[in-house]
Amino acid sequence: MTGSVVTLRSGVVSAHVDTFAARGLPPRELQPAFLFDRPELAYPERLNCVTEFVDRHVAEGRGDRIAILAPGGLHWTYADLAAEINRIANVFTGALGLVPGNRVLLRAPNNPTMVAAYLAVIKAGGIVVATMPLLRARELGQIVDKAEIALALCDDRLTDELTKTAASSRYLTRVVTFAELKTLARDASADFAAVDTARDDVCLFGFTSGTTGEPKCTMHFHRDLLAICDAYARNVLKPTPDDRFIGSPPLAFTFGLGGLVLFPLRVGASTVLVEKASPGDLLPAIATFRPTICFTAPTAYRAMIPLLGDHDWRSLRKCVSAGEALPKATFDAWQAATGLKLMDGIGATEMLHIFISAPEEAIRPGATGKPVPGYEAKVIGADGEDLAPGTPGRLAVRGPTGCRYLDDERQRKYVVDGWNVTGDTYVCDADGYFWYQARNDDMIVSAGYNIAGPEVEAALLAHPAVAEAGVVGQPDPERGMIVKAYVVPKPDVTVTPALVVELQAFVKDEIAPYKYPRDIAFVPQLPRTETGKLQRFALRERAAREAGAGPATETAKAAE
Ligand code: 3UK
Repeated sequence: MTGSVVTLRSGVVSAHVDTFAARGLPPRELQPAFLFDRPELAYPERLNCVTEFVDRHVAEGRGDRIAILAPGGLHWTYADLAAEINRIANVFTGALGLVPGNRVLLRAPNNPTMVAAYLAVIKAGGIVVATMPLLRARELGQIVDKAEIALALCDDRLTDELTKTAASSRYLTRVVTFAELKTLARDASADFAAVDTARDDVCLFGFTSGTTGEPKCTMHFHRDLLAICDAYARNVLKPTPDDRFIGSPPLAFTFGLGGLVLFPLRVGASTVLVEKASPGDLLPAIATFRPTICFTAPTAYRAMIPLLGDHDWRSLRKCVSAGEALPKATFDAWQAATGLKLMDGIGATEMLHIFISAPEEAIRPGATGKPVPGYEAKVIGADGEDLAPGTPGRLAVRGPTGCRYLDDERQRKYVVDGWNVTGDTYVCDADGYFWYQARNDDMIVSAGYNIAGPEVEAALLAHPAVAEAGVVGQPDPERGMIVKAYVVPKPDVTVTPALVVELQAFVKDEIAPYKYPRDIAFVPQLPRTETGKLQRFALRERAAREAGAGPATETAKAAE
């Protein structure tokens, strides 16, 4: 830590006293290009985004409007939220000794205290590092070490793993529970002047939800948190102050941060925070709280469809799907059941939020959409050359947000010539719509054909017997790989060898016949991450084990 004044690359003076983040930024030549030509993205040099998200509403007379609701009857107005944030910010800068630029780890399910603490860190000039509730001591330790975090706030129910981390960490010296925080905050002042940060001071570290390898830490500025609201939300989602948001993604996943905190607060709307948000929990919460906008993953929408009849979901007017591809069959089934068009959007932790999507009237079912206003996207070949419409290649994007890994060689891979290369294979059609194919490394090469697992999954999902499908390559002596499908049947379906044949024929009818799954195994569930993504590596490992083992064992068992 240094006490000197730091001038940022933009020429603006940083408010950070602890300059760790600025020192970890990628060198200029490895940074993506940032586009700010739209007038709504012209932020002032000095900017603390919490002033915009919360205090502005109070100052402009909207302090009595509801900001946050939660089970148990809790509801905070914007004035309540502002006071809560200020008390916690005073505890940070007082008793807990936080100085601008320090990182603070947060560990909690989605609840109001988590949000108040989150915004208090930022208002006090700190850097938030939110973590997924399911992480274990070892994973928390990787984050603490990488981000050099001394202070953590933890929901009392989740202290076990974090205490273990602290015991063996050379950085983490203080773990404050929410109960302790409440006690400390009781006597704190409800006034706190936002630290006068620069618009390009870092305020958030987002660890990628990647499931293998060393975690990557993305860095985001105050202006970035506003930019996702003023690009994606304003132009595509178009929420109003009367909207009420709900959803499942953890706030540590930037999909959840945007959808459940930043987008509602930006327009003075309300958010419903539920700690348990599995499909079976989300529907009752929707019936109780009557939200208008829902954020969750494709698999959760699929799981909710058969349950819709048991709950009153009719308050919903917009539903956003992200995290992995939204198959057309899921779009169609949701529309048939609710009359609503699922709004697909691809986002990434590196980009902070969604950068390709479409407003309802412009949706093409099966396509992700077009670049969000403010962003540009293209499909490039192996050498970075632009590819013609219709040709699959690597997706490259740029806009007001972009990738800045903390002190990481992998920056070179994600940012090429100023473009963010997300690792996804896409096709752009003649009308400028982007169609997802697969993650670059998830293409299955079988007998010389390139086959995208998600396309086969989408075909299987269109069959009435299929609840979920995961498709990977299985090593094969003749073809190199064969297409192997893991299928979760719908509850009332009897699994028979005839069903395998039927599904194979069905896929051959839906897509090019060479893509059909030569082997199908029925499984009770698919391995997924806390962010709703299929863990393909786990399925690939399983397929490799099962290679050459004859007909899939569970198929035989299930058919008995
Ligand atoms: C994949 C999708 C197809 C894609 C995220 C919305 O998922 C988010 O961030 P992550 O860092 O993962 C990024 C990767 O996930 N993906 C996400 N959305 C889609 N693939 N269609 C989609 N609609 O491989 C991407 O590169 O976990 C999503 C908002 C914020 C986020 N962080």
